[in-house]
Amino acid sequence: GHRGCVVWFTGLSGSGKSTVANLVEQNLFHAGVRTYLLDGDNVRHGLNATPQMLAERHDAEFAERFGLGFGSQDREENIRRIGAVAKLFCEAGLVTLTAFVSPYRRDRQAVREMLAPGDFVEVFVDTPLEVCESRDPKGLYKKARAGEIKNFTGIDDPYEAPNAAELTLPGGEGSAEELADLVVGFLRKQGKL
Ligand code: GGZ
Repeated sequence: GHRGCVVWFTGLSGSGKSTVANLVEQNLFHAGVRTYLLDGDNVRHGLNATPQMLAERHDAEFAERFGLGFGSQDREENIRRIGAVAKLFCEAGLVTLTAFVSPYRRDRQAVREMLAPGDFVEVFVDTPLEVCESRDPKGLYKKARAGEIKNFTGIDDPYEAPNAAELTLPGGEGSAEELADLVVGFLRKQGKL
């Protein structure tokens, strides 16, 4: 069918969400399926700027009012907006991939309820914290352990694993390509492509 859907990746920083989502997108492109990928680069750095980013162009009060950081309310609003944008792309008929930590079950559930039944495919990238921390591609875990970053998911902020994700990927095992193949295979089997 040509109906859109939202493939919602959730998992810790460094779990591989973006890498796998990018590979899924490449794979679907070659299969002629139209996709759109929402991730930190186009949302956190674009639509939902951080207070620090806004502070460069505005006063501190403006930046605090309109920027989104990593407190629980900021994350809630980040995920709500991403859900709303994903819904638009989904309604435009695209297989919409999102790659955000989205650590709170309630916030992911709210996105699920925003969408038509069956349009939300939750993919839990289940990579152990030890593995994510050993990868530490941006050195953020190191900073979080040192107390230089507060409210870091998995360190001093919770990650609420899904209870009933449509698909759980064994993030610590196998290559990113293998994990991407699992996602594409699942989407095919479910008639989403
Ligand atoms: C978690 C943080 C934090 C804190 C900055 N907690 O590996 P990354 O760098 O690229 O992924 C993380 C990203 C999380 O942004 P999201 O929009 O996905 O988060 S949420 O869904 O919770 O709103 C990490 C970086 O930003 N980062 N500070 N405190 N991740």
